[in-house]
Amino acid sequence: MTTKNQELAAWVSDVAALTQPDRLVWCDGSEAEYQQIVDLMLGDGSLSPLNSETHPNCYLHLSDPQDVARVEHLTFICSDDKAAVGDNNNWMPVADAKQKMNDLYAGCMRGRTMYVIPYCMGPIDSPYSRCGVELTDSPYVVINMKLMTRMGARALTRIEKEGKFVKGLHSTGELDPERRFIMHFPEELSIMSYGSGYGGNALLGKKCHALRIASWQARQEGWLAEHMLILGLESPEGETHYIAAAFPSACGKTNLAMLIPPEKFKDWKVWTLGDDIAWLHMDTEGQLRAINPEAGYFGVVPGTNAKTNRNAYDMIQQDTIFTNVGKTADDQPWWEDKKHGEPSVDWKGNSYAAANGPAAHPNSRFTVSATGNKAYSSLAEAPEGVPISAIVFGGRRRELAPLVYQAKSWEHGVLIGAGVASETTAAATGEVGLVRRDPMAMKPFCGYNFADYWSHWLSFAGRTDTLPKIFHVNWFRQNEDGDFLWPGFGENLRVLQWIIQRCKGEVGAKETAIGYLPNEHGLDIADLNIEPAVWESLTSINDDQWRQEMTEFGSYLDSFGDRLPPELRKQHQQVLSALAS
Ligand code: SAT
Ligand code: MN
Repeated sequence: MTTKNQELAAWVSDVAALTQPDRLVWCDGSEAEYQQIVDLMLGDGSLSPLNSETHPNCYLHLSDPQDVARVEHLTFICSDDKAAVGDNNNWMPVADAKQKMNDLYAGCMRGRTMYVIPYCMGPIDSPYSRCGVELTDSPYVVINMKLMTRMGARALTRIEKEGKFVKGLHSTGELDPERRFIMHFPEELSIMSYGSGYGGNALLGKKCHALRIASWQARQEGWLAEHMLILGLESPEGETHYIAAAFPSACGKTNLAMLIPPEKFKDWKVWTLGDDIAWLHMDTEGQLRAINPEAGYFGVVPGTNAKTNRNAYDMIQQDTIFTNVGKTADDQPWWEDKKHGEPSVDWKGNSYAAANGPAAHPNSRFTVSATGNKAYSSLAEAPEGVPISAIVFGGRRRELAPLVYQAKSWEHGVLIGAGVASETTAAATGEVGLVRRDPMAMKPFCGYNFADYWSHWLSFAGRTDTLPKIFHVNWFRQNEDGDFLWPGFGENLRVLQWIIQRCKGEVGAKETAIGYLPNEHGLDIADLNIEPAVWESLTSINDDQWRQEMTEFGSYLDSFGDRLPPELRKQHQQVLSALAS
């Protein structure tokens, strides 16, 4: 196979001349091709088979132990306009970055195969979708891209028709953490990644294209590329409302997107559209609509069990690639909190010993096609996307943030999104459990200056009067002993219900300085046996703590200087003075 698109053909041959692969393979995206690459990897040991009776078509990949997460300190946005990139990103001038990468790429694919992966982010026939081509020397990347995107011949046809595509070059290099970089060139829609085989660093359609490059493009074109799940909440009467929700990595987006309602609400249904990324466009009627650019899930494995996420647990019994989990003696995948079986081998391939740490790496992942999810929405492939009623922001906060509150306006909602802070998780290298600012859960993913990003968010207010309502949730409040105050998981349905009732104007709320909070009996929780004092602390605010939070947040906003939109400053002042009075 080759291509009619001159630009693509020339780029592929230039990259081949630089990297010197032994072979070149154009991926067609077929099942046969997938199986062929799986067999090749089984042959060289980079995949191992799992128990084919309990887990048909499931495989295990163990990565280099030093290559298990995103590397934010090695991830750069490259432009000659440093201010446009912003202090929220690592920056490098274009020429310096290219020089550095081209030196690393020189001859790096000798002895290897270079795969050409045309892919489409979003349904093939959606006007909101965008295409890219990834060149990689990693067969692991090819099989993951097959599950995570619409890749191969269909995507190439669209690229040849449209002419425009994102160019992503990836090599696993030597997996040396000292020779590892993830570079983005938003002005020329290109990505260069070297030295890592890990998901977010190597599957370039995902965070690199669908968030960092797309967020830059979205600002120019008037849409939003966000780190959000998309779900549909269907009432017993058959009315469905769609919610897009932003949480940092490893804070439960996949679980929320696949939520199974508790027994008491068994006539309600949650449908999954996406679990990680949403592209939001305004249609001609002024309605914000969402598509999920991805076609699969790259989810955190540990903690997944029949209680926490039955849909995911069932989904990953077949047709799944596991990365960095342990194994039982009979070759079933095993991870902490699986609640089934015993580990025999850990994620480093050593025989399991509790003293050596967990059997599965805390950021171990499953990769699986979205079609394996029993709750996959019938509208997930709709080219026009789904209308969004509510946007939800959340983080992992032991203290401070109540269970749920609603913004007073779109502009106030942008402030709430900008104020998201969360404890760090194993999804990125670095210390876990530190609270850091993570506006809109986009700190690692916004491809340009946050100040301009907030201006862009604010600009939507002038374009329509039917914008979604904005909310903030926190499932992670704890008491002094470290016990969670809210049961979470399926019970989060009660919060989603309240959110939709608020959107429809069906339930009252109490106004506070930070937004609207549920009334005493606003949420249906009678059967949950939550102590009244606990419920009170979940649904109220501590003014002193909030004054401190808003003061710290104010200094953070100040760090963006003159670029900070005045409207955001005004919103911040309003909350602060409401807290003072
Ligand atoms: O590793 S990924 O970036 O793909 C997943 C995540 O951290 O959200
Ligand atoms: Mn994510």
